[in-house]
Amino acid sequence: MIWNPHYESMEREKLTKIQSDRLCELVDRVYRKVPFYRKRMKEMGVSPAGINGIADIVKLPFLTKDDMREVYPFKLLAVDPIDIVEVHTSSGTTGKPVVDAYTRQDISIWSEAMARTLAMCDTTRTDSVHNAYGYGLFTGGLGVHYGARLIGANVIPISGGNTSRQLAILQDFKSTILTCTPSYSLYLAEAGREQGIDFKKLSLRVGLFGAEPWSEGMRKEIEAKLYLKALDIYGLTEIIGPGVASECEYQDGLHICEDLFYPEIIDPKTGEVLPDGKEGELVITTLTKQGTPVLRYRTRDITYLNHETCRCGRTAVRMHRLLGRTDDMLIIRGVNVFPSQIEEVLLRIEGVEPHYQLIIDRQEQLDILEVRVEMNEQLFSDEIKNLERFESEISQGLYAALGIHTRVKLVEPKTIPRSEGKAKRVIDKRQL
Ligand code: DLL
Repeated sequence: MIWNPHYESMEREKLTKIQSDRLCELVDRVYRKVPFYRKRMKEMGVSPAGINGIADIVKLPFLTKDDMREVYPFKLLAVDPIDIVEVHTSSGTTGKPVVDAYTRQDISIWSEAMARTLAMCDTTRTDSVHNAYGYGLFTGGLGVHYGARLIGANVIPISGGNTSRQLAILQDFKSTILTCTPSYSLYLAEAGREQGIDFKKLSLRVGLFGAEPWSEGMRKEIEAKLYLKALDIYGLTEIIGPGVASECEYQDGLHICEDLFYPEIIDPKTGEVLPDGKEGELVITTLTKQGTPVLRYRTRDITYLNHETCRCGRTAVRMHRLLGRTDDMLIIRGVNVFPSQIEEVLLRIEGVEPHYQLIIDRQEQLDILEVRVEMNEQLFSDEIKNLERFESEISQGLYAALGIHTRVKLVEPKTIPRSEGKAKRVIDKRQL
């Protein structure tokens, strides 16, 4: 089901016109109302008069994560503070959090974007959405909530945590849609299995997973363990929260709500805009946001775009599932390594649980990457020589994919910490 066929399946020419009009209006508005943007634009020698359509977007300055810290908390505000009705922030684990301030209209835009997301898996008023994304300053919980409300589905606002209660409610309320991080869905599967729950007997048919990196291998694990179709949803606090892009039933890239959020892919080193199919950093402009509008925000997320019309009939551009983050990239002995590459290798090997951790350390000026891999029960009780064979299979797979030697350490079942929200998979001791 397409929630808003008018925008989601619009002819390219008409869409470009809408994007152009919205960009001109946005630039004019932020130039007048946000001193930060006015200063930046003046520094670049550009004014609203020089922006006459979406093609002119390349003349505008980028906004970076560091800028977001500089404008903390409310220096990007483009409306009277009295018009703000809700505020969310990022977790701020690496510094000041990013603040997103919403007007009533922004909440409507967010609800619309999330209704489009939920409609991608045919959510209707007959569905019950078990929403285990955290409620609070994190955007996951309320984002899903608003979309489900707009559709008229029944939302179960369970938020994160208390896994036994989650399992009981999943069974008793016969929820049809599960929303949480991919890592938490696997934790639910594991805890459920221990309690003897047969997921085949639950009513779940689809899960909308995002907020953290995950791979195709992880998708297969989730689908097999929870007996549902797993779809990828993407978003970030700086832009609006979840609802920026999401997969349809064909699981072939995430449709970006590009009448609302204009995407570009750039070369992270030069800032040059790259064509379809070329990997680079995703940059997003919020075309309609009122409270804290964002011009050319450098997300640090790596992906590529595809403008072909999808089999579902949507014409909205698709982004490939995230390939990594520019700041997630580990440089091990000079070689670039993305955690997602490691996950792909691990999950291809039978006997590996989808729980792992990467520990990086430096010994005698040399970087050491230790890959801690959790075994399943069966493997754990296997003979030592089989374990050695298994370990070497993993090492070879990692060497083939990464081109560097890693230390593989098999660990007992259930020893890697489980997360109720975003999983922490990398521990880089070199920075300590
Ligand atoms: O994670 C918003 C969200 C909530 C998205 C619920 C999806 C579902 P932040 O906490 O600001 O917002 O984190 C944003 O998380 O820049 C990505 O690096 C990462 N991320 C989000 N979705 C995905 C995904 C929310 N589907 C940051 N795949 C983004 C991989 C994702 N990474």
